[in-house]
Amino acid sequence: MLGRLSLQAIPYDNVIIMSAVALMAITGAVVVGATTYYGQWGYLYREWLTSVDHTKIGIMYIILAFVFLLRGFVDAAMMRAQQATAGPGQSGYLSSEHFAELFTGHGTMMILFVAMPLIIGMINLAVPPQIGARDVAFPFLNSVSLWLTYAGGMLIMVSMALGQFGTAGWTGYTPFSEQAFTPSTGVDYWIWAIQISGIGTTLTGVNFLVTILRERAPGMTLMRMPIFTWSALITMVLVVLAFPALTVALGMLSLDRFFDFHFFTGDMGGNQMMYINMFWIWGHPEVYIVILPAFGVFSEVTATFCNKRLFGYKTMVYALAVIAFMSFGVWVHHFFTMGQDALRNSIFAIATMIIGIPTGVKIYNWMATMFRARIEFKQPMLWTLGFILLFTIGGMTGVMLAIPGIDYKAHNSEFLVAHFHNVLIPGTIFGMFAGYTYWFPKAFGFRLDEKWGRHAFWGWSIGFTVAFMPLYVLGAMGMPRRMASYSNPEWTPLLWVAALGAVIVMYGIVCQIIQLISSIRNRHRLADLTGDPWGGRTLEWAMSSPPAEYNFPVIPRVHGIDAFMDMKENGTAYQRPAEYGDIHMPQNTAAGLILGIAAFVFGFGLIWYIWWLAILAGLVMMGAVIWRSCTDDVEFTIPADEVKHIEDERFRKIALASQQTDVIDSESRGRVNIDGEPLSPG
Ligand code: HEM
Ligand SMILES: [Cu+2]
Repeated sequence: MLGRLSLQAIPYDNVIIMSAVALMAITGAVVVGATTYYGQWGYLYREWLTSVDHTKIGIMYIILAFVFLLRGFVDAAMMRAQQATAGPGQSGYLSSEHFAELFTGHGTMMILFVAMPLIIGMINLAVPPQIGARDVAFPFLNSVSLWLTYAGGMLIMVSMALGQFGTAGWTGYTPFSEQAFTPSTGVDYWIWAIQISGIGTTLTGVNFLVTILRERAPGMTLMRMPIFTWSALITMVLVVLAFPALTVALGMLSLDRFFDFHFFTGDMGGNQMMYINMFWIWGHPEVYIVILPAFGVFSEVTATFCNKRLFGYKTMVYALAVIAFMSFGVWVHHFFTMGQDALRNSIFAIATMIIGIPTGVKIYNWMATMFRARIEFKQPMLWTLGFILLFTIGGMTGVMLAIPGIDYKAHNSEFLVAHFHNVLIPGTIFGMFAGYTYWFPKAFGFRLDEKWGRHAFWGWSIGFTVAFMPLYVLGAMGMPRRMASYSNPEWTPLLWVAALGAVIVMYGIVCQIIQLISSIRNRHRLADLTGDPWGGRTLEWAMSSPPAEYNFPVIPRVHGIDAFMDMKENGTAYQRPAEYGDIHMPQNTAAGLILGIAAFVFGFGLIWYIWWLAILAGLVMMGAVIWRSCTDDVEFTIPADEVKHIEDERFRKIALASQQTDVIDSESRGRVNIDGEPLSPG
């Protein structure tokens, strides 16, 4: 009846895991209790869980990412503590099995449940308004994507309390990930968490491709799109082309595991290298999927806070496109050491190095934008500057690893671990923090506190440097990655330094939590009344903060790059139309949520071999799709009167703001003191 699930699946004997489960249960109970106590279930259900609004979906993606950032970080800190205390003559505090679950879980969560939802969340927040649209092309599909991503994430959470998570690394290399070597539930949790959320991501790809190609405001030609929208468009091309490779690879691995196929086994005609090829045919484009939108954010932020048009807009676009195109031709650099001949290695080595060129072009463009600009050192700009400094180091060590001769020495060493964190943290994570601090006022109507933001920035930057620079040295000293214990005493001091670095990163994270709480408490002081807190250049700043459900009462007409800046300079910004019309918007629906819950149950059933449950959940999923497809009444109308009412309120706020013009002027022009407080006017 319950397949292989029994009470023994709960790891009672492991104190660490049980405490984590208890903590999770308590947190869950507090959230449920508070929602019940304040009577907010109806509101939560109506306004959020069933929402198809791109802003709300974006926010829910980002919440998921922050929860998993905390979990991923705790796993990282535990690994750091283990390696610092597991040198010769010591044993650390973790079994090697548990350590393997930690690096597998950490890598999987950070890439697929932190980086991906951050990116998709930012794109949801910013892209529709940047192109002057009211929502995405397929709002319901957007909600399906969101809930499939949550379903995958919840499988990872559940794996802690029931059974275990994978031990085969975030890459799940065969043949180790085959049934014969890892018969437990671990690899199955890993497969279905990624598979389900990955399908959600593919759907997001389709959705935003259509949105960006079809929903742009009149006059916004492709070459007038904001750079962040360009980066989103190109990222979504990568998503649509690359994710199916992962879906198929995981599908074949499941056939191996469930039905004893032999696609990737070492015998009976299987070929383990085929899995590794398929994984990286997705995996390398994936690293660009998580970096290109960050490049987009840095471009927007640099232009805004330098108060200049971005230098080399066109080369920026071409560089994005070239990087994306080339990203499909370099996957073999992940296994230079796995047996192909020198000629093949050389071809992929050269291809890899060539990608450095368009990336370098972008760095020079950002620097040229900053050249002679009066830079405002607000939080988003700080993250951008930290990125340029630190990411360049990571980029260069990447070019080093692209040399097969060096890779033979550095493959699977801590040097590699240092390299990829060096591009992922200052690149993706800093980029998304820049986007978070930049668009937060747009989503919520108030800014994030500057002082705590600066502390967070320094915590992350210094912590990252202290945590990861020693790993380059450890790699050069020969330390392999994924080691639960080791016998070389020379590594221990550097591993302690790395652990200290993780503590400093933790300081940064704590500051971000304090920042959020303190900003909510001071939301009136930090309020953004105009909708344009930074002197923005693109259309999202032409809406109110937070935006009305329909974003724009009248769709704007675009005449050039930096459409909103144009409008402000021509005096056409903040104009009221003669009259408002009715606006049709998509209606909320529970179908996405139901699909997500059913997908979670489906995955759970398969992982534990509870076949009837999986079949039942599959039927519910089909039912939800059919139900939704048969619903004709999917829109509702906001009558012109109500639009007028909402817009009146918006203009009242703008008028209020202009009474405080001096303050706002001095802030948006950067005349602020070191705490980010405006200098007193006059
Ligand atoms: C916040 C601070 C972070 C710390 C202290 C940290 C620490 C670590 C450690 C100790 C490992 C294991 C290294 C080894 O194999 O010896 C690791 C692996 C990994 N980390 Fe991080 N990490 C952090 C953030 C991130 C972020 C933000 C990402 C991605 C966005 C990431 C992605 C990965 C991946 C993909 C692996 C490889 C997992 C595997 O071997 O399968 N990490 N990290
Ligand atoms: Cu690669």
